[in-house]
Amino acid sequence: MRKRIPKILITGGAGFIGSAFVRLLLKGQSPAGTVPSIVIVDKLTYAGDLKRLEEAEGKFKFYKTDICNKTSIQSIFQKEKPDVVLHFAAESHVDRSIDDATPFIDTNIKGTQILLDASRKYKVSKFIHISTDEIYGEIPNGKFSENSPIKPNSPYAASKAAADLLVQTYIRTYKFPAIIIRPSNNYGPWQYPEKLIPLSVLKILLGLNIPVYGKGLNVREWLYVDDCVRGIMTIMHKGKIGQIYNLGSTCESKNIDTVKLLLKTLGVSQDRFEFVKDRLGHDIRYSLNSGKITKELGWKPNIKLAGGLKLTVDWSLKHQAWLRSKLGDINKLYNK
Ligand code: NAD
Ligand code: TDX
Repeated sequence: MRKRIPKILITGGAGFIGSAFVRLLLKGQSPAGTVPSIVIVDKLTYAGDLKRLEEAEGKFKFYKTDICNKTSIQSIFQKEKPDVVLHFAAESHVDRSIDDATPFIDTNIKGTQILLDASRKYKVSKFIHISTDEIYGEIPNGKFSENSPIKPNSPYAASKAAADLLVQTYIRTYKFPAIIIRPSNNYGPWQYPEKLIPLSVLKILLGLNIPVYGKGLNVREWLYVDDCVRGIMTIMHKGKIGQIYNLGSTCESKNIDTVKLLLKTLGVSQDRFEFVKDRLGHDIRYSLNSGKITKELGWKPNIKLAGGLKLTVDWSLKHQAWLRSKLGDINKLYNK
């Protein structure tokens, strides 16, 4: 008898990391080797774009749906009966959350609850929740472990912290089969140019300088998106139900150093940046101890920051039209 192909439902699959996950999954790059049947649920907000999935066209089923719409979500689960849910969908940009927290509270908290309830009702066997390192808050020295206290500092981080805690309560209360993943800052192809690295590339393409908040001393741990996706796949196949996994690269860099490395990679002058007004409540440093996934599941990142920026710049130069197509929205966001 032929084995049934597992069905995986991916929320936010038209976003930056979710689409990278779909592309690599379809290339057979999952540790399981088999390609599951894929259902994507995405509202296609400003951040969602099906262009990211053009190479995968015809290989997934797509629902343009808001995860906050309980009736639609329940009927999709009833129809599709997914085995695994991978929850990427979120409002993901800190600066937007400082302007207006409302969609963050709706999508990141209420939307997560609606998915958790549908997953319980239709008995999914695994729910992978994509959280973030930002829920821990900032750490001037040392590293966050999975047991560090949660102390978010932006409305985005608070909404993600609430979602992460909600998943933890479902694990405890209902023995719900979830796993939580907390990745560090991702970068790479198809990232929306509101985030530091693609915004910087776009600015240079436009002949403008890169805006560096404050004095550029804030540190981020940069994880190339394909490494992140491989980490998520590893956890999806080998991770233990009920566990939390940090997912970082160890590639820490001050923003000013990241920007200068990017300028070098782009082959333009080192002075093509300017210091601008700092972000409100700007976290000084994120840093993860990712020893648990490495020791227990054998994952480690392959790509260092210089190599990842080279890959990102090469991709960006070939996809300038896509980056430039987001310019109107970016101007609305930053030129208020
Ligand atoms: P993104 O903003 O690029 O994509 C988010 C996707 O979710 C988009 O396709 C959007 O249309 C969809 N979406 C938003 N609201 C929705 C709703 N109400 N219903 C259905 N779909 C909706 O985000 P990303 O950078 O790909 O991040 C994916 C996940 O990873 C998020 O949960 C984010 O918090 C987390 N994360 C991101 C990073 C990073 O550096 N990008 C780091 C750590 C964790
Ligand atoms: O124009 C800019 N200038 C600048 O100096 C922008 C957009 C950002 N920055 C700084 C702020 C941060 O210190 O660069 C750093 C990175 O900023 P973002 O790209 O906005 O990412 P960050 O705020 O660190 O959050 C990211 O990582 C964790 C993602 O956006 C989140 O979704 C993820 O959870």
